[in-house]
Amino acid sequence: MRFVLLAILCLLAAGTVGAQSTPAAPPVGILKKGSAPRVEMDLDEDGRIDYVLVNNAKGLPEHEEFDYNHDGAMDDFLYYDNGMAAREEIDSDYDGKIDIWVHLSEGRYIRRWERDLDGDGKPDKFQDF
Ligand SMILES: [Ca+2]
Ligand SMILES: [Ca+2]
Ligand SMILES: [Ca+2]
Repeated sequence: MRFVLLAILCLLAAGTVGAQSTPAAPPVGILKKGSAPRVEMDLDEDGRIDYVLVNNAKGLPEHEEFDYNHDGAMDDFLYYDNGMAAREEIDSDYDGKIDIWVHLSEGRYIRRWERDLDGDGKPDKFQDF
C-alpha cells in the first residue's frame, strides 16, 4: 500500500523533473548532471510542502519525505543507498518522533523492522526476517 503510493509519487516527481519547458519548472541549470536537485511538492495545494525528493550527484534518489496527514511536518522518511530504498523511518502517530524503522534489502524486501512503543524515540520491539 505504502509502496504503491510511493510509486505514484515517484511518477509525479519524475513528471515534475521532466517538465522543464513550462515556465513554472525550476531553471534547467539546477537540474543538470552532477548537481543535487531537490524536488518539493505541495500535493494537496494547501501551501505547505508535503513531499520532498532529494537526488544525489549521480541523479539517483537520496531520500524522500512525506507529510501524510498534511499538517506541515514530515512523517515518513525514505533513505536510499545506491538508488535503492534502504531504510524507511515513520512517525505513525504524528507526534514528531520516529516510531517505526523499516530496513530494506534490494530496495523492496523488508529485512528488519523496529518499533518504539513507549514514545521515547528509541526502538523497543523488533523483528528480523
Ligand atoms: Ca500540502
Ligand atoms: Ca505530518
Ligand atoms: Ca511518533
